Amino acid sequence: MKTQTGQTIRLEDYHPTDYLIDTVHLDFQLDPSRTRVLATLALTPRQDTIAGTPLVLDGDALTFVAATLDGAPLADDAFVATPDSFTLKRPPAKPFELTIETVVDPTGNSALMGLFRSNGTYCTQCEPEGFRRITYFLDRPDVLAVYTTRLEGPRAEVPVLLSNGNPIESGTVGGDRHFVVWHDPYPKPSYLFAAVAGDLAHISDTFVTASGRKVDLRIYVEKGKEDRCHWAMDSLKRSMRWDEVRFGREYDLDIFMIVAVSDFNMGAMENKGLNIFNDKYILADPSTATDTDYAGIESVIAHEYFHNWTGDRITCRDWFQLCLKEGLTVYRDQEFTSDERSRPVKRIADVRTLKAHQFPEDAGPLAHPVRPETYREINNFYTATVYEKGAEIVRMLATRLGEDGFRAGMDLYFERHDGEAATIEDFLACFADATGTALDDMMLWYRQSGTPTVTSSGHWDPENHRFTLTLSQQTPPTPGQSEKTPLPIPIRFGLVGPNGDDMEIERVEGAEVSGDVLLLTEAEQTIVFHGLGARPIPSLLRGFSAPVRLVRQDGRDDQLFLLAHDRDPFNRWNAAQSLAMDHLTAATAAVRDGKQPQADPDLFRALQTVATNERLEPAYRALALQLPSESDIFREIGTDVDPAAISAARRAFRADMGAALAPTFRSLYDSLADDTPYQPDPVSAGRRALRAVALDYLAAAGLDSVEELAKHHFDSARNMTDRLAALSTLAMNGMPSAEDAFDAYAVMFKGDALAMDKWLTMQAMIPSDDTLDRVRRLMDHSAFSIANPNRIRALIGAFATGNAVGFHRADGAGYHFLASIVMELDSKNPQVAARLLASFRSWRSLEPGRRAAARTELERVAARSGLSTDTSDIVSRMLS
Ligand code: B3K
Ligand code: ZN
Repeated sequence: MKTQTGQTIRLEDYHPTDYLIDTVHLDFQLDPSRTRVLATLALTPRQDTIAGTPLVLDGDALTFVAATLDGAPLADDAFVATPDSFTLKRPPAKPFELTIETVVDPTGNSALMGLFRSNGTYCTQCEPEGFRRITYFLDRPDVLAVYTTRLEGPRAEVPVLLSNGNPIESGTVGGDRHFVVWHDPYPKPSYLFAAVAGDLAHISDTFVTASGRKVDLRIYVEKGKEDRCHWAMDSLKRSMRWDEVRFGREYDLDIFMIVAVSDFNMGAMENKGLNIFNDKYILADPSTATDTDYAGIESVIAHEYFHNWTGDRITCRDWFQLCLKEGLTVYRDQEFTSDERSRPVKRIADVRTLKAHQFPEDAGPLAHPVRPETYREINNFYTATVYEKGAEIVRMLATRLGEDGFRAGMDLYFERHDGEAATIEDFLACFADATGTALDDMMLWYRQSGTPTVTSSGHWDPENHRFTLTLSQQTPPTPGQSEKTPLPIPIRFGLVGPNGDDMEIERVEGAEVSGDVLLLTEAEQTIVFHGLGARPIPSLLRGFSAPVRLVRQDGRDDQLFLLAHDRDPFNRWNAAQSLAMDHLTAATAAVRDGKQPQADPDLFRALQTVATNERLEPAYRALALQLPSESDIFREIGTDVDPAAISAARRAFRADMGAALAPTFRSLYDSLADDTPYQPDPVSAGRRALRAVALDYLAAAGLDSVEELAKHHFDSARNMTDRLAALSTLAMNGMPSAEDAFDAYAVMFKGDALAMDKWLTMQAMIPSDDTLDRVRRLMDHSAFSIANPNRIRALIGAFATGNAVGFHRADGAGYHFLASIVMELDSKNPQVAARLLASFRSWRSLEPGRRAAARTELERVAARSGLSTDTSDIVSRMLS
């Protein structure tokens, strides 16, 4: 493994390779610890390559065996082979064929990059730089080649042999070995290569494309798990249809395969024609998967499938352009979910995710532009900024151009760049060219990091019937960017009149307005709305039309009015959130001063109105009742933060609200009871969610009978959603029967790794100083394994990111624990280690005592010798 060698790579240094690779033939002789890989590369020097320029191929931890050039063995002085590179010193000045044989150890590959084994199944993960752990290559996304892959192994151990494209040949070798040859006609970069071999079961189905081609669909899993794949298959077919209808994109091979494995560093991977998934995003049945799991599976299946066009057919020129495929594909999967489910509910959920993960990243030492300009370890840039803020930029484009303009730009993008490795500039040019709109200013969103704050204030002039809105924007300094330029910020808006309807506006001065979107482009703008009959209340940033922090200078009454009347459901939800946030920040300050936080009866009443409004969908009502999270409050306070005070203030608010609205919650709980068989559809999921929220508020209030009610909810649950909701209510509210419920759960789901992950997570999140000891004990439980990323995320990841009280223990023990785990894990799986370490990303915002404790731990990690590039990159940015 590479250790601390990571050089800084710069976008400005990009230049194409001297050689092209036209075709690749790979031959795998599978063996648990000595798999032989014979790679035959057809190379061509570019026209402007100086004759004899050395060819330097990337490698990582490879064992070199032999090489030939145009069929003849290479002389010893003609090349240099090390574990991390292969150099052909004087390549021919014409097309040539290079064959290289390497040996790799899939069983010993604990980093889960390259070729590794998961429960005995051979599989690969190549993005971003894993292919070089299989064979020497120009392992970068702008080298597109046609791949033919032959896999050979013992039929009894690996009856299933899969790779990208279509199968073209298969047969027997000797008595007990067999092989399959796959050919992928679409040129692709090495990061999209995949191979799988194992004793797997599968389910199959077919899909007929819009143009009438029949596609064979298969989902491969470990034997015995086939019955849990049907939701994934259903999601796949709906995704395929949606991409045809919404974006005119058809699938392009005869077969589309998904393989689920249980050891995987991420959610899933979009390898051409052969997606490989973390089994968490495939396997579902009502007794082991929650509504959230079902929704997650649907959206990850869609995301990976949509990559077939945005990522595979059009890929990235270099890794700086990662957001070209990720931001765009996240936007596409968000739109899919909005169309399949509820648009307002999906938007609120996405904004919550953005604010919970991206905003803190943008406000701390790891902040980086959506398109970074330097990196040491690209694996550390698969971030909320690249993915989620990247999707927001695409959404802003769609907002500015309207549905037709956006679609025209996308059509041109597919037409112009199909089969190419493109850049963000190429992408934006398609929208500009297709619609005749100047969009150069959008580039700034890709280049500038940090979350802009937009401040608004209004002035009503009754004599002249006009309303003046002053908007200003300011982006705080971020690492490497002390000066900021004003951004183009699309603000969807309405002026809400006294009767709650949007008012007619005669004329607007001071900003470019198109429909209901105004574009803020300057540091400060004064916008005048003429011809209004009464003082309006502005509803700004409807649908969260830009990823900014909006600070309104109007009062609480206006927010209460918008909560009751705004026709934009997002802003009604947002009004509730900001009212609650004002209260929660004040209450946190009170707790720190040793005072009792005050209840807020007006807000309770307003929320009660939402909770009981039968015209609103239950899923929306459930979201409206959820308070800003602890991490939202953390971010809002921003400096000298005491996470324990936040947690106490939030708990007190929930207890007060639960008590004040107990009859409402009780009647919601009773009326939403449902004894029909479980269906994962969004409507029934919404009802379950609202019922669970009601139960949880009753529990927060500490009412006598509630523990019995929660216990009964747990015992009588007929699906995982209800069971886990009850377990959470018991555990998070400190009810004594939680322990019995945990024990009963462990008996029920023993041996089911994904169900046991939920058990680990729930315990890791109990808000108590004692949880750290519990987590330590759980690391010895048979349900945990430090070798499996899902188990690590379930227990340790949940503790570090989902337990403000436990992780931020005042004595620093939570930080010490996490740093120790990171150091232990770093030599085995650096990607997962680095990701865990990023839980410290907001450490500079902590109050002085905890800040010092966090610094001590970060410095302890930094001082460790032999750190991976992944971890050393994170820790050094964190401390700089
Ligand atoms: N493209 C992959 C992510 C690969 C992450 C490598 N560290 C999954 C996705 O975004 O669809
Ligand atoms: Zn993706």
